Amino acid sequence: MTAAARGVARLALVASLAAPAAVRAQQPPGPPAGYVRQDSMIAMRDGVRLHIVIYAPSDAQAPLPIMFLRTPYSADGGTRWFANYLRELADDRYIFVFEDIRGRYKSEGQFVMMRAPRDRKDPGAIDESTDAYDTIDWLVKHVPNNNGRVGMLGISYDGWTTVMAMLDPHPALKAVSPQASPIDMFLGDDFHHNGAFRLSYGFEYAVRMETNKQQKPFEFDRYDTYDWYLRLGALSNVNRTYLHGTIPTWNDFVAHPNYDAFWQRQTALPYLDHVNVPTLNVAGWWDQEDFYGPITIYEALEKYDTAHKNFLVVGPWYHGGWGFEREGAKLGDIDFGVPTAAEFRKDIMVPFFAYYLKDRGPGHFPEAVTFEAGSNTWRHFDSWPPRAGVTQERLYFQPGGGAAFERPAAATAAHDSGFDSYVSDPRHPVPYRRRPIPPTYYPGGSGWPTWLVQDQRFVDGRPDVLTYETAPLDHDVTLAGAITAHLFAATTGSDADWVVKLIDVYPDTMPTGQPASFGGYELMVANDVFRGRFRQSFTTPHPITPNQVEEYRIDLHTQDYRFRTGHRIMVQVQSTWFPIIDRNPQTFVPSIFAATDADFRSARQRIYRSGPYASYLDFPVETGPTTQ
Ligand code: PG9
Repeated sequence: MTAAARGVARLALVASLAAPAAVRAQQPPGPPAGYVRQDSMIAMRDGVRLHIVIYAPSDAQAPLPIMFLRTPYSADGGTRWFANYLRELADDRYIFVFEDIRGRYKSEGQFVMMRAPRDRKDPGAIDESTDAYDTIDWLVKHVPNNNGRVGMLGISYDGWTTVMAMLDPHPALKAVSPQASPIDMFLGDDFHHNGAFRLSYGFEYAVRMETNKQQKPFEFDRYDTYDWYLRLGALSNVNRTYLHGTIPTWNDFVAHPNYDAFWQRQTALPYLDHVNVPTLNVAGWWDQEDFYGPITIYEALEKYDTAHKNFLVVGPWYHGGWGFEREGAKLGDIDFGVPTAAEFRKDIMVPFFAYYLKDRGPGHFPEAVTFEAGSNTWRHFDSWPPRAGVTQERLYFQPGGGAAFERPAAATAAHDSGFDSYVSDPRHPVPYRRRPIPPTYYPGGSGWPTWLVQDQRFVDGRPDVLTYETAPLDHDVTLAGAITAHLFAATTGSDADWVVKLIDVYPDTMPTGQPASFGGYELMVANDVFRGRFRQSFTTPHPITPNQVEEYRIDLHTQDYRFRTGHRIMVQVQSTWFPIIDRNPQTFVPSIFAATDADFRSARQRIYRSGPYASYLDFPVETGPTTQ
């Protein structure tokens, strides 16, 4: 047995030990009592036939609306959603329809990852929008006892197929809820963030989706993928050693290292220039895959929402947590004490669809409902972010690892250089979560869904992570809205990544009544990475001039979070985040996908915090009433 084969055998053993729980969890439950299944193959306008599964209540007294979900993850497996996600909707009685999208499971045709919106000048062109239209047309004409109204919903890829259905909606489509839908795979969702490649997710997801029509994860020969990806070396080794050009999405990553026409064509954002279907947008604050998407979609639609039909809900969830969890009171180790997932489904999702599809209820929906962690309460807003009751504040980096809302005094070279520095070494990248890091799709659980809430103390003391933190707060600080990092930084290299994390540090000694084990916990509240080569343009990368200070503006997205009295606010800065983000060679090369192992070099990074180069985070802090 070779060493690699021994590794596979060891992994298989671990997987089989973990299997019973995993298998149990994966076995879809049957349909809810009283629902009857029927399958069909439906022809699309180009003749390709798609597989649908219909569950209709056998006891319906009156015609019912159709609830439609389009998925690459198996229509047969749709019943798994009845365990939690669709439980309350099923109790409320709908005709449920699950469809395998093109090229997946039992559907014909070719699967294309995030198939770009079609060329509207080509009358024969198809996309996910036309497939949704053609299916809805068939459903309202053929499914017995439907009331002529269709709702669509879904999480992530299924959320994105919902967005696509909105682009030119069938007249029967009366309400949609895109949830955690990606919208731009280069700027902010699964595959890249600000041009930095999401290596472990991009690689593992592409392989899982494109090895065959079902889902087949990559077989790692070891448990700790940090180690695997590090040994892999440069990305040019992926096709050479493992994929051999067989995975189309990987080939697209390689062929399109910049924000070129390929990525620009893929995003549906330009088409979201009107709200023609009432829309309930849903996102999770700790979504490890698609947070940029749902917020960006909401904001795009909001510009045109004169009729007030576009709504936003953000809860304390991992990617899809509101659908996977029965209660949703906990996220990893963090206990919110409120069954947020169940409350969202029962109090928000069910009334939304009932109003638009069944004419039930008053239909007075708040513009935005967010769960504020820290105070652990749901809050209603008449705009998101709130326009009133907030003041824009700047949290500045200070000497000696401090942070404060006051601008730092100018440094005098005798006492203080005005910057902090670290060496970023691509041979020893900072792990993005505690090692070992199992494969993303590991049987029995990989920890992937909750990594964003892992205690950040695991990187404390690393010489390549800078930390700035406030004194314990003497009053609550509530952040409500967009967070931006303004990093004044220089590198001895000619390219660099900048990772910024905003963290809530719990008191060393927890107040009475709260778990003592949380003393000193470091909970990430916001974060992102920026690839320096794209500071002027995502389309055309530019080398960084070594040792030249530049301002990097990094969008840390939006939050509603209360830092409690006695807690500290912390900011961490680092230049590697591995293997969720691929390593930057730190030497400019035209494409990092073509870099060789020799291109990767250590660089000394400087983060400035004085005079004209005072780095800071800015965000709105609540100073008055903001809620409805
Ligand atoms: N985040 C996943 C995904 C969506 C769309 C494209 C690629 C990946 C998902 O959970 O479906």
